[in-house]
Amino acid sequence: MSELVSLTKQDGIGIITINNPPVNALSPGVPEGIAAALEEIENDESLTGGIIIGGGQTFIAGADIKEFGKITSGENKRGVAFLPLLKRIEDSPKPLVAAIHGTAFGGGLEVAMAFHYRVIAPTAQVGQPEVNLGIIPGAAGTQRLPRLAGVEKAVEMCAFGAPIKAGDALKYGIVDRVIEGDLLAGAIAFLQEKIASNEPPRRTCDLTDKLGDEATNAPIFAAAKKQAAKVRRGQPAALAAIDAVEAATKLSFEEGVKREQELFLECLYSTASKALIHAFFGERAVAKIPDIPKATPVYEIKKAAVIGAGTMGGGIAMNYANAGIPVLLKEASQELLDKGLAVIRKNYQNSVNKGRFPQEVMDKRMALITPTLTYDGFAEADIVTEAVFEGMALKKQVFGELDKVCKATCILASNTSTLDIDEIAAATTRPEMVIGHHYFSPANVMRLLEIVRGKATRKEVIATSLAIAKKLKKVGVVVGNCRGFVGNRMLHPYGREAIFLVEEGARPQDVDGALYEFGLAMGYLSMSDLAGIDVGWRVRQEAKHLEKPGIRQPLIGDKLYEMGRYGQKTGAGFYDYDEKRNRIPNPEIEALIKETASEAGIAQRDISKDEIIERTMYALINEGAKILEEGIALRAVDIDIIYLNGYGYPSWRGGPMFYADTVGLKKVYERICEFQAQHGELWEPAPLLKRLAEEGKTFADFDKGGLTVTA
Ligand code: T1G
Repeated sequence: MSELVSLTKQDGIGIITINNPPVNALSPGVPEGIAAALEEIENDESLTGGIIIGGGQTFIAGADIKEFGKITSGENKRGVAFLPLLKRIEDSPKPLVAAIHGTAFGGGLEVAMAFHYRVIAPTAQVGQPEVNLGIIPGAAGTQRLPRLAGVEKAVEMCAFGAPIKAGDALKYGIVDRVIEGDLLAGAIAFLQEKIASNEPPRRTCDLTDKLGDEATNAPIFAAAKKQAAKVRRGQPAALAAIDAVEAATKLSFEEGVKREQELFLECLYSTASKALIHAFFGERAVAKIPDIPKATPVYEIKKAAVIGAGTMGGGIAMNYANAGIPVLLKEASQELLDKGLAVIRKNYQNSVNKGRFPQEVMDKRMALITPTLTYDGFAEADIVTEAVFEGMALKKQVFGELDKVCKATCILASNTSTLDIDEIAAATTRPEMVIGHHYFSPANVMRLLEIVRGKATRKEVIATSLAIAKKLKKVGVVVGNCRGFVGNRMLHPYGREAIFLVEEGARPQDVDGALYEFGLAMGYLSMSDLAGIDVGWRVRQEAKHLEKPGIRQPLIGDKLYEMGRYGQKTGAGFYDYDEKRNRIPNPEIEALIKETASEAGIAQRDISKDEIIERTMYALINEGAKILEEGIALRAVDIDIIYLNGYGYPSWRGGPMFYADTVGLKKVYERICEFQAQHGELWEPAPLLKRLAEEGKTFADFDKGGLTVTA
């Protein structure tokens, strides 16, 4: 065996233990170790059966995703190397049991299903989440799962990727017994029962009674394809998974495995899969901050407080309650406090009504939120998050008050979306305890948390912010302090271009349509209507002093504001809205845009979808390159993770910077130079982008340290 896989013998049973922390991935050496252990079990006459179990926190959590990059960047096109091993396991003459704890995901579940039987710990989960990586099970998972769990469950698990709990795994036949207490002892007892029964080992590939027939299966596949088109828009893997399961119902096991391999390879080599794998590792990479080692001490967060019970404050309070942390929620008036609590209650009730969790969970969470009009109790808070109106004066006043009432080790966080965190920190005597926690609306739903480090912010405060982000099930990304930080700073030129395009002749629905087709959850103009034209107007007023004379500014937003068309909240903005908030293009607004444009001497022309995507996406990319150069974002992947988790950017495109790499930075740079020639200095190419393009490098090279930014 290898140190990755060990074989011990107990009561005539061979016990294979995987030791490949942290998740027992099937990295090179692990399949080989399993094969060697199996060989020994088969050849040792004193052994009458075998068990496989994971060492540490989990069973096998899947193939080693890091290997896929090596496959797709290599010469020979190949699939999953350990596929033949699974046939070896299944054909073993001695009964074999997989003992599952933690997560048996992907290749982990596929290995377990090749074993003759499976037992599971009550808290364990099983799943085929490959579709989240833009691929499908590549080791006969789509062939064995329907044989154990039936076609409908197999399609659901393979095409939509959600794991299922131990109880359901038993109910659907994926496992044979839930073991309370000592898993290994339970697995040995189970195996000994099988040995005593003298029944031949049960090969999963031989099970066909759950494969249904054409009449029962056709509607299952049709419904799944419809669902995939909706929830996995632009991602071929979900449809490929459905096709692979369908092959299991129509072909022999061997033929079905071959069909699965073809579909798996198509997906593995797709840009969508590379993008999703980039996002998977990116979400973990962003927690690694060069000057803040993993061992940095963190403050314990046992009590929280939020100032402001508006949309953001209420959502932030819910995050803490959802994580089981008691939270004070302070407002300036009883009326506003009641209103805020009513929204929280409605949000929770919606979840209960949708069956997301039972009433008692809602009651428990509501009980963790303590409304207040005073600072009583703030002295015990370990973290306070300010979420008041986006005005510097009020924020400084609140931080001045917090400085007086909170204990010295209390973290003071601001939910500001654009304002200077250093200026806010200066309103306290403890700037080292001040940090930005920028949530994204709705704060209890969007996963992104921009963690804005101030000049004085202590490392322990940043480390605690990363830890609390994980506890609140957020993706925390540490960013530097500048106007708009990363996400909103990039949103500015992106939105500017969207509106310029509308003023140059594209209709709002053309711009939004192209962006939706590109994969965004919502086009910029629809998003402005949702967020509020008045919000955009206020942000522009706050930044008026930054506008350079003679530089073109978007015009139509102010026009709509003056007309009282604030967007969905007034039933009209760029679009009109019906009572169900469905968007209705308004020809009068289109005429108003043309009129406004001609008054400003802006020539009208037909604008292609390609130009819409290039002008909006390259504006994002160019600003992102400037942000990288200034060190406001640590890595290009940090920017991608921000856009994937805070702005509805399509995950299967990997984020704006990954997308730029797929287009090619030379092409992006040259196109930006053309835009600069046409539209002036707003399109000044970022020096870093120029440099990377000229050197034939990528943003991925930049992240690998392939190019250090010289000041
Ligand atoms: N391969 C390589 N590294 C992995 C990995 C994997 N499958 N899973 C996790 N890691 C790394 C991760 O990058 C991080 O690294 C560390 O382990 C801890 O992960 C053939 C083709 C299992 C629920 O998709 O869902 O099998 O940052 O922070 O929160 O058909 O990891 O420490 O350097 O996420 O406790 C299918 C992916 C693969 C499961 C644990 N399997 N992993 O969550 O820890 S494709 C998956 C997860 C496949 C077969 C197909 C989670 C977890 P670092 P973590 P966690």
